[in-house]
Amino acid sequence: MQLFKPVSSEPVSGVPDMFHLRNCFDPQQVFDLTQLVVDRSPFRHMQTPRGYTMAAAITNCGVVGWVSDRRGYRYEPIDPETGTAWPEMPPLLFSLAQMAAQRCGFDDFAPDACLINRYAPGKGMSAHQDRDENDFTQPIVSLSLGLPARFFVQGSDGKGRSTPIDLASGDVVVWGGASRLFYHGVRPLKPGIDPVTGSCRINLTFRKAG
Ligand code: MD6
Ligand code: FE
Repeated sequence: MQLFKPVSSEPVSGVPDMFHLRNCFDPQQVFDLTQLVVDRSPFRHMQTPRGYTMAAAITNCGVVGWVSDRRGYRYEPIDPETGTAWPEMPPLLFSLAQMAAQRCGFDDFAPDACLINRYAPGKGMSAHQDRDENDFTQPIVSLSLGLPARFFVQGSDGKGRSTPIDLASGDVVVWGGASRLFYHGVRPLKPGIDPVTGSCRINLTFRKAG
């Protein structure tokens, strides 16, 4: 199965070391692989350390998965909902993430975690940094599935102008280096129906956590 379509990577203007790869995988194939994960570790709404419920529903695959609860944010080898290990990262998804990273100059990216977010219309994600990983020299590879979304990136302090990036189903963002710790988020989703996901957007972010 040829999952990664060879595409050119487009540097995101104004954001160093961030690349947008358009239309570089088949959404149906990635959705089917995601569904195998969700069958074993279902989507759930996690609590933030301050006691709010996160707008996006979350699950994970890989050696470790990202979790949030009253104790904080961290990576855990066990899914707290099922009490067993997170589902294995599908090898095809590992390869897809690795090839996308390579295409952008990050050789030998070996993700051990994949965080899967699902957004309903009206839901988004407020500005945050991804800083729970151990090695910030490693990039994050982000796959978008389903309804389109406006992603935004701000500077290292979360202030100032934000750069919008419109993400469609099948798009990948590769992000590392100088902007690895920049604040970013997702604007509330517009309603719609996608032929693969229905009325939602799914985002998969591959990370080297450990
Ligand atoms: C999303 N993504 O696109 C949320 N973080 O739904 C993220 O928060 C994200 O796409 C780090 C790197 C890439 C991302
Ligand atoms: Fe993030």
